[in-house]
Amino acid sequence: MTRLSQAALTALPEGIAAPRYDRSTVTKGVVHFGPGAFHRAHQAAAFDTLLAHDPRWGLTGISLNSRGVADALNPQDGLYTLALLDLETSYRVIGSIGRVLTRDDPEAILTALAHHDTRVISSTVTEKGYCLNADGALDLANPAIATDLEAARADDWTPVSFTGWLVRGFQVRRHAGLPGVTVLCCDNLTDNGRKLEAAALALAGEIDPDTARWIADNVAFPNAMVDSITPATDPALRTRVAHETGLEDAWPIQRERFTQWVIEDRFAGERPALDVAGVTFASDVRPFETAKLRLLNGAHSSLAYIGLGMGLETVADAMADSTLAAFVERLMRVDIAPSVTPPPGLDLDGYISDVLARFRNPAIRHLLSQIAWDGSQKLPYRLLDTVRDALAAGRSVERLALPIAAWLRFLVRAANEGRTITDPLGPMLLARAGDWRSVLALREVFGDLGSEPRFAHAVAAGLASLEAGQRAPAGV
Ligand code: CS2
Repeated sequence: MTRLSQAALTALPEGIAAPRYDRSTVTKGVVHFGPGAFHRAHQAAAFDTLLAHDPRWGLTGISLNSRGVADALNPQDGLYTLALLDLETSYRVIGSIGRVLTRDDPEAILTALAHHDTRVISSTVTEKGYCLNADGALDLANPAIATDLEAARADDWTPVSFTGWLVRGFQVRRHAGLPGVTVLCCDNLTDNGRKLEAAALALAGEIDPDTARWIADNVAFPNAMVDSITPATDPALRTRVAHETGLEDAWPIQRERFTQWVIEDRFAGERPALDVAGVTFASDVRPFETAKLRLLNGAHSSLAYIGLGMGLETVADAMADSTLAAFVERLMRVDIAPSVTPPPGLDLDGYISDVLARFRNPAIRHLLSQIAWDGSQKLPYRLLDTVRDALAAGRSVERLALPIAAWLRFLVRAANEGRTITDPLGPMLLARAGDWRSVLALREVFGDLGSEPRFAHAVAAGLASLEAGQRAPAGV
């Protein structure tokens, strides 16, 4: 079978959408760190739409942790297939990524960061990729950051961390007299732009105060809310795409049809006209972030840990369990919604119904085990901030504590079965799993919440009801 490539585009069957612009005219206005599934399903698709209107917003991808995406896409001239899975499935070949660089190309990475065409540097490096501590500040003791601090003693240093690459790129731009850029964080973190700004300034302040000043004066870090359910690529998708397109694609991507991107209108230079792709620019993104992170991602993590404990595999399976589905709906409407101030025009009840309908999408096979990754990084803003608000308001936290109890049992199962977990704090969590109070004492995850008696009591009750085989706290 012919491999997907620029030349093979002409062989695409009717009905498979191809890039609607001449890729040879595209210039690279965006450098993106972490060109994984979510980036390619969400931001790269939006830029692909924009390129039909403005050829200056092509993407250069940078993978710091593996060669997988580079080895899959570069032989395909950066092309890949996006499957939109819903009642109707459609396929689209995305052309916005020109090439993907890896850690093996440090010079090329620096050239891209310091190129005069580069106006935006964006990132999806997952929560842990920002090396932040429990307070959301740069963790200078983080091994990658400590390595960068050491390496930066030399003028011509090569970073290992994402934030290190930002600072290195800004050093070169400053020395070359190039203008500032916009840094667009596209990960699920509250105040993601501000957190990344503070992290870059903190690191630059340690390494090169002149560049820190330059960043403060010339670089913008807008907040952004990103949303589209994007299950990992599986063999079934590869087979389907080959069948539908007649072309072999080494790494196609799948997502639901729904997609949302809200970006704070705060740019260092020219703002890409992404509104042609349905992107919303807003003066304040925080209400959008809070609603999405607490209601959608909070519910996702709850389904993941409770569902895995019941031996379920996917989100759709979990939603097909009427007791669990009713519990999660009640959690969203009664316990989470009161802590959310909706953005103007958003009806929270309707939003919750839409999210639940997206979870029930039969065309999406979204593994609970994928959502269960990195609990120590995700739970603080997905559920623990909501717990804090509920405690401060004198509301019950009994239901909110159940997914936390389910996470604790998820750790116990992994420890008992001698399995590792995908979590930067994995070894420490598994070592403590046998004593849940010692997990609650981890400030990296729970901050001061672990010593809050009402919370600890609710977690104990949650553990008891799960141990009794209940899927919702007794009588709740
Ligand atoms: C999921 C998210 O894996 C997870 O943790 O909750 O990836 C979720 O699917 C997206 O944030 C939806 O926009």
